[in-house]
Amino acid sequence: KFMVGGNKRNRLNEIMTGLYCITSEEHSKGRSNIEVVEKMIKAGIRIIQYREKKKSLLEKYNECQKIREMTLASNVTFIVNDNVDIAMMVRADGVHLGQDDLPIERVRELVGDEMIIGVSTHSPKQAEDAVKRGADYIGVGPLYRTYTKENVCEPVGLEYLDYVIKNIKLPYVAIGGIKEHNMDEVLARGAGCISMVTEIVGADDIEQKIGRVKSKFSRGVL
Ligand code: TZP
Ligand code: MG
Repeated sequence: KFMVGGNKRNRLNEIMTGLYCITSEEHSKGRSNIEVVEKMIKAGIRIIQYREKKKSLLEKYNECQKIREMTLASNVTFIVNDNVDIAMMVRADGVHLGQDDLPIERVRELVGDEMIIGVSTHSPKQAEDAVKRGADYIGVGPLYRTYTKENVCEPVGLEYLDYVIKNIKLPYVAIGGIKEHNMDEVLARGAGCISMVTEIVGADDIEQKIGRVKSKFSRGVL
């Protein structure tokens, strides 16, 4: 098994530093999710989330199956957004839930203790709630205005990131409107793990972009 019980927390702490990559084919400038994932892996990314809002379950399942093979071969942690069924069927390392997805504790019953459950949060209350209900890590954002999400949520403000860093003991990933040009501000707040969607998948040269972003994290951690 790739991820084993008691080691899950340690391994997650280690993986969730640096850049957390997320797919989005509609922002990938004509490249497929598979092509983009290939480039992310080449660039040395250690965690990839499959996020795809426009395709059928079958299409998503097929892509996830392929990405599972690619990530296993390169020891990259693989998280599936929204679809608990697909995550289980392809034996992903984890599943990522939003506030409107299935209840965390019910998903836990289904997937077991070894699978990672990540939860998007937008407020201290949601963060505390995710912790109580058994999330393994949380998403924190959107920190800045983002046009990647359909039902655009107002930026939550950097104060929410401060709150999480100070009060929440789980790994977290800062997200939403973060770019190469404003990531210094997020790093300066103390964030150890950042996700950028359009900035990465929409880059002309994805590997080069990841390389530059990587160099901005202290000691080149990625
Ligand atoms: N969750 C909160 S903001 C967001 C998600 C999935 C989208 C972030 O996309 P971008 O392009 O990095 O602003
Ligand atoms: Mg969701």
